[in-house]
Amino acid sequence: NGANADIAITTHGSDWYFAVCAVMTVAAFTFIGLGFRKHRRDRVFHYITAAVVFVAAIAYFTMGSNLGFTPIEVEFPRSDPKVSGQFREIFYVRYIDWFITTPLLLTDLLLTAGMPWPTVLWVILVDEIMIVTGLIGALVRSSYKWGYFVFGCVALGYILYHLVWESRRHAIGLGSDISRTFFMCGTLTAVLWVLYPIAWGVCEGGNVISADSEAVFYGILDLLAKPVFGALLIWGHRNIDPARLGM
Ligand code: RET
Repeated sequence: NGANADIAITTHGSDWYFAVCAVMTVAAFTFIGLGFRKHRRDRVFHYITAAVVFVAAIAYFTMGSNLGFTPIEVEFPRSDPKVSGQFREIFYVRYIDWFITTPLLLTDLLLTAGMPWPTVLWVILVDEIMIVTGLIGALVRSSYKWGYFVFGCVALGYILYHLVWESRRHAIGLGSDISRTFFMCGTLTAVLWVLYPIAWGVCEGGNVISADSEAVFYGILDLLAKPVFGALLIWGHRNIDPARLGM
């Protein structure tokens, strides 16, 4: 353990990852279970949201098992700047998770706002650009990584504009229960999603905080953005007939 401390390898990091994995798994079965109380036709939000937390559970199982990462040489060494050749673990499995789950979360939101499918598709495509540029930036060693980061941030800006302006206005036209649910889940999403690039900037990007702090930062964000978001969304839909959303 002394040796582990010297090279900044955690001995409890995986406990936290497995704890988040457990929460995601329980949430997934809960969302599916709640769906059984509705007619098959009315379960779309249960299925989408359960899929999000199932995928997250597997990603967290992977990280808890200390898999799904690759060492990347850092641009800014954390301990001794004179020592070159320092590496950081980059969990690429996060991006596989996000590539699947962020489009599903956006589908949850845009369907709640009753947006037509071409809009849903378009916002998802922009989201996929955001995730892929983030992954490439994380794997790049040189300062070009910040170029990818900027592309990703522009994509995020466009997505947020859609949520807080286009979709919100559309939801308002569909009645107070729909617009209240959209406002609640959309606001939570807008606030949390802005924090992801900040986490990226101090972890994969600038190597400012340790891998342990990274686990906590992203972990709390993921718990709020997936199970907490999902519970609010499903609760918000309890009295909304999907037919009113054009489904
Ligand atoms: C990256 C880096 C590139 C710039 C931006 C990013 C944004 C990521 C976001 C991720 C959201 C993830 C969620 C996961 C659910 O658990 C890729 C970090 C803007 C917004 C909601």
